[in-house]
Amino acid sequence: MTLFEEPLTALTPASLDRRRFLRLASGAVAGALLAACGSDDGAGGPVGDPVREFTIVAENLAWDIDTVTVPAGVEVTATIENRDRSVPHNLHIRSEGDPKSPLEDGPVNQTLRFTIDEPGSYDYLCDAHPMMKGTIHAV
Ligand SMILES: [Cu+2]
Repeated sequence: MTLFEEPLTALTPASLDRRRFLRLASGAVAGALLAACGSDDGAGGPVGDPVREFTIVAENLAWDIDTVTVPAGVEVTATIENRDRSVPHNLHIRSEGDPKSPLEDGPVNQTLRFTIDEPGSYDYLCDAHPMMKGTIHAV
């Protein structure tokens, strides 16, 4: 008799509700993921809310962030914080006009103002250390 008890309990209304809830929950998660991907062009990571200013830190030959989202057609101010003593870094955005800050030994703070008119994904890097790179999404 105990053999049949388990399938029966598995079909109680409570467990059916739970299953329906889980199905709804996973649907909501899928919907959120779709929404997140909706504004992404497929290159690089997920696109966040666009910011008009951001700070990027260079430390131990690495950037602290590898993705930034900015509004297209709007001037953006980047603060570059080079924390590497006696090591030159700069921020070079491979977009129209080739905006970049000068290579400067740390520790130093720089400001780079740039505008990306054409929405899309653009690489950025440090000219002295090309492995220090990331993606700017203009949306
Ligand atoms: Cu560098």
